[in-house]
Amino acid sequence: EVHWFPRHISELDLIANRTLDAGTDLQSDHPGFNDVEYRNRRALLAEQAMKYRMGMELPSTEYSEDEVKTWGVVWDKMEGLLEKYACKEYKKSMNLMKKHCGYSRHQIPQLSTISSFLQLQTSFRLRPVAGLISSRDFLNGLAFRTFFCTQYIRHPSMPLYTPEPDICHELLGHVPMFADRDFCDFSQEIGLASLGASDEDILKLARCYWHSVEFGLCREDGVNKAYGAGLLSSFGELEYACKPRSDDEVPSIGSDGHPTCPQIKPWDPNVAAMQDFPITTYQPVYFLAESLQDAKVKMRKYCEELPRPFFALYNAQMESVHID
Ligand code: H2B
Ligand code: FE
Repeated sequence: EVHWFPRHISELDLIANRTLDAGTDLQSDHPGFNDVEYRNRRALLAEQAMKYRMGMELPSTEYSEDEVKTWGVVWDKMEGLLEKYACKEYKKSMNLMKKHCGYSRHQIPQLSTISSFLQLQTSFRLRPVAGLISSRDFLNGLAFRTFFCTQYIRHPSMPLYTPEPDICHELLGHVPMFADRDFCDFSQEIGLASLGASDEDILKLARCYWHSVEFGLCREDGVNKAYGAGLLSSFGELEYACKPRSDDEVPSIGSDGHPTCPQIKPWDPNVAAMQDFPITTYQPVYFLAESLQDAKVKMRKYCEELPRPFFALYNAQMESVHID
């Protein structure tokens, strides 16, 4: 019995609103839990995202002075680090985003501007989402070159911390990478493999996604650079993951109780698919690809070997998936 899956991009309407937590049910340890104004703002943006249907104009939002200030704090903290540790594809795209999408420390760009630009560049697009959705639904979106994107921002009391994806993570971490073709093809590869996959294979693909799209490293002139969005949008972890070290340095527990350095394994989807991960601490293990191209080729091979009674082919013109 094959699990239901969307066959046409418009059928993402059927899965986009299946949020796990309505996008507004904050946990008691969330920095905004007791902030009524913040929670109202979250509710408004969640409602707006829920109203979206395929073909509509993407909802825009006017960010408050405080929200832009939070964005600016993150921007200023990340800028120098990204110059040092982001992969070349990211830096190239970031320059394009500054030029064409109004990226700067002074304003939070709108989803519609970014999505139109990405569509011209790589035919990837953004789609608003109210909050976290299941791995299956999220990965299914990637099959249609669609990235489910949150619009709210983290709580101003902790500008360098967020327990969930927010606009800073999406726009500074993910979006520039979606202006790179190899990276888009890589992401879609995982998405196509997720269509109608068994629960067991969804779990494997979600781990591959985590260890690449969220926390992947790639080699560049003998140096480790970041292409994963979790790193590219995290002040502390980017340096922790990428800082140069001698080959014989082995992880040990430092005086602050955290490992002194992570373990770095060569990118291999067979291994990544079995590698569990924490979501609230730095990663103990990162996967290092030779290049984005290398990451893609290995991912494709892995997906081809997953057991499924059919072949999923994407027809770009029809924006639909064909079953063979
Ligand atoms: N939902 C949303 N809205 N954004 C994400 O980045 C996200 C998600 N990531 N659901 C998914 C889960 C990811 O952690 C993998 C595929 O499980
Ligand atoms: Fe993310």
